[in-house]
Parts: sequence; C-alpha cells; structure tokens
Amino acid sequence: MPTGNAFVDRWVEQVRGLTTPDRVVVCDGSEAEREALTAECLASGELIALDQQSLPGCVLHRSASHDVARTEHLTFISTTDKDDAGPTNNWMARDAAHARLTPLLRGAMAGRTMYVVPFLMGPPGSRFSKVGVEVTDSRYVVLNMRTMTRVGAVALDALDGSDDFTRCLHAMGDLSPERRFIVHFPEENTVWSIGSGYGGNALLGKKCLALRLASWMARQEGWLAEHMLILGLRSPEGRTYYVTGAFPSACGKTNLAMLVPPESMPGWKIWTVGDDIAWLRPGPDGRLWAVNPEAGFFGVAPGTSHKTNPTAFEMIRRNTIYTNVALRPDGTPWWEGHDDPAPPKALDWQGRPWTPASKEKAAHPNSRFTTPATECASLSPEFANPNGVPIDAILFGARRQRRVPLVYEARSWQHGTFLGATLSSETTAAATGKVGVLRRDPMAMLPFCGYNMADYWGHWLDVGRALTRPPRIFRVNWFRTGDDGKFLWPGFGDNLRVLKWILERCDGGGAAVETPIGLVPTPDALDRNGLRLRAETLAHLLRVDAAEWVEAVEGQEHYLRSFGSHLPAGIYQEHLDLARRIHDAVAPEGWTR
Ligand code: OXD
Ligand code: MN
Repeated sequence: MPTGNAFVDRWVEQVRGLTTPDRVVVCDGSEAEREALTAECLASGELIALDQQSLPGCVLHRSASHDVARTEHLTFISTTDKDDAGPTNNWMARDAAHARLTPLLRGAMAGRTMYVVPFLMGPPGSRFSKVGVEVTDSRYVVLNMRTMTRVGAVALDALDGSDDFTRCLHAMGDLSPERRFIVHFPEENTVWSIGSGYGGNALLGKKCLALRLASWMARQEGWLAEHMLILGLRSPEGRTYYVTGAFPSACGKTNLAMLVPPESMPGWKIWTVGDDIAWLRPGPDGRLWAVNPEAGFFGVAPGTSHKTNPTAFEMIRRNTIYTNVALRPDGTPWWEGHDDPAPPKALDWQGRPWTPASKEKAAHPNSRFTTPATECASLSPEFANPNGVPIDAILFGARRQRRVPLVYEARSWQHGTFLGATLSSETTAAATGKVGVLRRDPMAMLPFCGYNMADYWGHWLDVGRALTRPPRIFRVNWFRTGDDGKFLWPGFGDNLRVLKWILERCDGGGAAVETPIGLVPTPDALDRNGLRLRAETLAHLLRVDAAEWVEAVEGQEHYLRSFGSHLPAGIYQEHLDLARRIHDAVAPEGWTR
C-alpha cells in the first residue's frame, strides 16, 4: 500500500524486506482507523476497556513488567566520530550498530502487521515543523503516536514529495533488555529501536526525533530543541507573557504547564502551550520564539489529583490511554496520590490482586496517561500558531533538597546558559535505575542531547548572540526541604508567585538582591497575599549560604574540565567568576586561590 511518496515507499520496502511482516498497513490518522485499532487491541488484550460512562474513550494498557521506563544505558548515539556524541552519551560506531541490530531486526515482524505512521512534529505550515515516518509492529505505539503527533496526510503533505523525513524503525522484538537497543543515527536522520514498547523508547517522535535528532538538526540550522514546557500567562493588567521551563523527567513540568492560579491571585489566566518539548528559534524581531512539536501529553499519573493538577485530572477523563495504573472493580483507574483514597481492592499495574495492605504500589511510579492536547481546558489559543510564541523567560529547574534557593536570576544569557549547564537533580522513576540520586542533568537534557554536550552549550551561546531581545534566564527549585525533610514551598498553584516575580523582572521591576550565585528576590518581592508561610521558612527558601557552595564549585571544576577542548570559554569563565564570588563571600579577607 504506497504512501504516494517514493522515498518513503522505498524505505518502507527495505524495512519490510528486513523485518518480514505478514501485512503492511499505512496509517491515515482517521477516526475510523482509531476505532478499528482499538477494537483489535481490546480483542487481543493489549488494551482493557475502562468504564465508558465516566471515562469515554479511555483504555488501559499493561506493559511487560520489565519495560516500564526509558532505558538510558541501552540508548545510543551512533556517529562516525565518537567525539560528536561526546562524553555524556553512549556511543556505538555506525558499522557496529548495524552489525548488532540487523540480526535482531531480521524477521522481527514475522507473523505480525507492520504499521507505517507518517507524522508531523509541530504545527502544519510552520517553518519549525519536521516530518517523521515511524514503522512499528505495535498497535499500542500507533495509538499513542496518533495522540502525541499529527498523523497521516498532514505529514505527507508537509513532505511534499521530498525525502526530508526522519526514518523511525521500531520493532517490539522479544522485549528482553538483553536484546533492547535504541540507536540514533543523526548523520542519516534515522532511529532504530528494538525490544521495548515503552513511551520514550518506542514513540520515536518524542525523545528520539523531537529531542535527540532535532537537537542535532537544530545545531546545523541555528535553533534549539529543548526538554521544556511552554506556558502562557496573562496578567490581571491584560498582558500575556510566555515562559519555557526545562526540568528533568517527572519533576512537575505537566503540573507547571497547567498551573491553576491560587484564589488569592485573582485576574491571572494560564495558557498551556506544551508540557515536555519546545523548539525555539530566533525570530526576525530578535526575540526567541517557541513551538510545541507534540500534539498530546504523555504525563506521569501518580501524584496527579485535583489538588496538584485539576486541569490534567479533568482532561484525562476523556480519550486517554492509561499505561500501568491500577484498575478498580468499577472499571476506573487509580494511582498513588489520586484524589480518592486507596480502594479496598483493585488490580495492580500488572493485573495482580491488590489491597491497601499490599507491600507494593498499586500503580507503577512511572505509570502514564496519553491524552490529546485538545482535551486540555487551558490549551493556549496559540498552541498551533505556525509562528510559535515569543518567550520572555526561560526557567531551569530541578529537584534539590538543599543549597539551591527557590528562585534566582542569571545576570546574562551566558550566565543563564552556565546555570543550565551545571543543573543537577535527584533522579526519578522516569528512567530505570536508582531514584533520588543526585546527578548532573545539564538543561535537563542529559538523556536527550543528540551530540556533544559541551558543543551544545556552545550552540546555546551562539543562539544567544543571534538574539537582540533574549529571554531572561532563571533557576528555580520547588523542592528545597527543611530539617524535618518536608518541602518548604507549597508548590503547584503557588508557583505563580515565583512566576509573577520573574515576569516583573522581565519588565524591569521586581526587587532583588545580588548574591554570589545570582539575583535572589527580597522576601517582600514575592506576592505572599493569601499564602500561609512563616517568615523563617521564606528566609530558608531564599537563603544562599556561600559556604555550602564551596564544595559544589569544586565539583563543578572537575566536571567542566571533563569536556576537554569542547568546553566553551564563556562557560568556563562563568565558572571562574562564580568560584571567585563564592570564595570572596566565604573568606573575604586574605583568601588566596
Ligand atoms: C518523558 C520523560 O516521558 O522525560 O517525558 O521521560
Ligand atoms: Mn520528558
């Protein structure tokens, strides 16, 4: 069944020859197709119907128990020159990658159907947008891709007969981590993924195309592909601002993107443009403009409730694919942190009987919902604007219990790039491995940057030079804890108080004090109207203790030097300046370095 694009058809033919499926189906993105695929999945058990009265169009999928998160150690960048992948990526030589994966792909779809999914990342008719074609033998992947991207004629039309598309080959294989690989070939604009059906490993438009390969393209073409939410905020005075925020996986991007203002801050309106990925380009006006390349949300279910994210909680009642949540006897899903208390009995994420007395969690900590953006009540009217939205501020956030204040502002684009480059965060369940371990996660892109991380920082500096009106850059930390280990900041809707100060700074207002690490709000500068927060707690949240930073700066020196000659001079200079300011603050007199 040809697609009408000779390049796509030729590649599909090659993949068919290698993977030998019984059938090839080209997806058109239609509603009839969704219904037919869903019916097949319900019949095969790949999907379980949820209560259609309360949750119309919602289904549940249970994945293999060892295939529940991104597997970063099995994710590779395959380039001719190892240096191009850099020290933070796993690298495989191109020939070695072909030699290792080809036998796994040979015959991998025998007895199965191969679906060809042409998809568009970004709004139709936008110079930001890119086309991919995913070939997969998973119906679950097809259904998720339909939600997360724009599928069918819209993509083939954008291709307009050319071969400018990312070749995304996905096969389920036997799902064994022993034979699982996610390999990116940026020089060939290709991804091969075998052995996993999990979102970030298998929905190849998301992390593989929209971040790893797009970051590579962006470097050639003078733009940025970032792991960032995009948020619009209309102030009570009627001015609309746009903010992007880079946070590591499962650190609250979806919640921030759908923030609901506290009642004590009337007149604010929040618009959601994106919750995970931003493509940013310098505009003709010297500002930075952003689009969300995705068409849906692939959010973390646990912790989602009316309190934390009422917009998401409402949105996921319709047309949502749930993955690895628990199932209540009435056919509705449940997870830890849900509004409803734990059900007396349920089936856990693996379909096993569960009660509140069970030792294990009912939902997997990385269980997810996949929901079309159009279901989101706060979706921005600019969501599909081909020109994107102009960005006023960029946030870098991470999970840090200690040392890092609630918010501080960078002194310049270069200093802000340095703040992003030196971001560290405590790990979460979005990737396999230990949770809660502090790791460096520059720009929240550690698992997603498709090339040498230090060259990427250099590219940030270059993009900054192309902007005459660059966004201001801020570091935020909602996760600072007190001596009792409890979070000091209420977070969620109250984060608007921090955003308000940020926007005031963008307008030339907002009181701030200079500290060695950057500009921190004075306690009075944050809107605390209606917020019950003790003065000492606020002081703790905003405290910059230079002595605590000495060790951090020493570790940074070693880290930055590990990038060798790729490290941009501007980033190292910022490090030296920070070290000097910290040392001056700690030992103002007689300090020698
Ligand atoms: C995601 C992730 O799924 O970052 O967005 O893991
Ligand atoms: Mn993400």
